[in-house]
Amino acid sequence: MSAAPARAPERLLRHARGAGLGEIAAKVLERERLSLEDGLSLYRTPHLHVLGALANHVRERLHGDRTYFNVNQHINYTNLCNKLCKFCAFQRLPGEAGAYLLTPEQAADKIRAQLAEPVTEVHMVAGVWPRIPYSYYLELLRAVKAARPSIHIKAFTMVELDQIAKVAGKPLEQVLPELIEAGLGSCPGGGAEVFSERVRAATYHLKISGDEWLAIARKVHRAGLRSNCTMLHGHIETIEERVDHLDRLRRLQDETGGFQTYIPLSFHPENSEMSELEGPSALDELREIAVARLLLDNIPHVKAYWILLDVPVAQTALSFGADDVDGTVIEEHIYHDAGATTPQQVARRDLVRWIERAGRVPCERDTLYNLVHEADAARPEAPRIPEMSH
Ligand code: V47
Repeated sequence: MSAAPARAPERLLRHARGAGLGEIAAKVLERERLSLEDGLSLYRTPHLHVLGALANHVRERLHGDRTYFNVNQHINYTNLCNKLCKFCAFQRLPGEAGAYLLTPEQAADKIRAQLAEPVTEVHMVAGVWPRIPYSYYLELLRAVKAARPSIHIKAFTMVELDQIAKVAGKPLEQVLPELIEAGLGSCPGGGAEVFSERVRAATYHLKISGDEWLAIARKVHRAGLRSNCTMLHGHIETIEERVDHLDRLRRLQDETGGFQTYIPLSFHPENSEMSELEGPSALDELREIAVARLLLDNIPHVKAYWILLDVPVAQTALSFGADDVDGTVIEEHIYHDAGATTPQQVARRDLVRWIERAGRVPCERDTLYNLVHEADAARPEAPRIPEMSH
């Protein structure tokens, strides 16, 4: 499989006009912001290849052939959770089969077990359990850092941060500097689901609202941390709700500049309370990547998370707007509990090979998109991410 060639603008425009997307294409070529109505048209168009070519144009304008990945490790420190989200197959209540809470030392052991690997990041997300004291989170960060001082800790979704501030008994503005002091380096993008109150009421009513998620992300950015953002798609949400979600992310990004990467999360229904649903098809997933690349004109990166997508879809996504595939992962639970059939980890050389076979240039990055290796293949300089405004 090779990447779609960067089409000359006139040709792209001609194809887009033929597909009824001429006005949108003209805006894309002029770097004009797309409207919410444009977003709906992109979700509705039957011309997926034209949508993909437009998103690919933007992807290549921003990143050329570069495709980012990192050597990372996941630690899901607990599956205890009181949010009871219907889409989740990972959560457990105390006493249920498979319920666990790692001690900080057990988490550190997982870090030490990978010391021979060139891991630069640990991604730590977990369930929300109110009996875990504030001191646990600080000790967890410190233990991981002590086990591998060079590691970047990307941890705690906005939902976990909400809970951490509650058990700390103080405002998040005071908690964040303490977490940073203990080793927190940035935050992952999960927990956003779909900001629609209708969807929240039906599937995850105990979780923080979209407004609360965005307010916490704003505080995170103001504390000087970068974060990612996500949308869980392919369940009961409408395209209007998806466009609204992307618009709200875009508006916060205009304000703070703190989001690095957007990751569409494809719903995996197996073993969840929504297992009667099918989940998105490969074509839905490619459309989601492409629409996001076109609407989120102020977020530098769009990630095709290979664990969720399957490798061939992730490879194709690299010509539909995505410029990042996540990393080696090592021990993924959230999606494998929900039926993901991808491996739980991949060797660095395999990631490099997948990206090359998709016709792209693999670039190993750290969490903040600094290049770790000069070149896995010949490539130009990586673009700088703009400064974040507080
Ligand atoms: O918030 C849970 C989602 C998220 C299912 O920032 C599900 O780089 C699909 O935060 N089917 C957690 N999705 C994962 C997360 C993440 C993952 C990869 C990269 C990054 C990053 C962040 O997983 C949850 C929820 O939205 N999720 N269950 C499911 N059955």
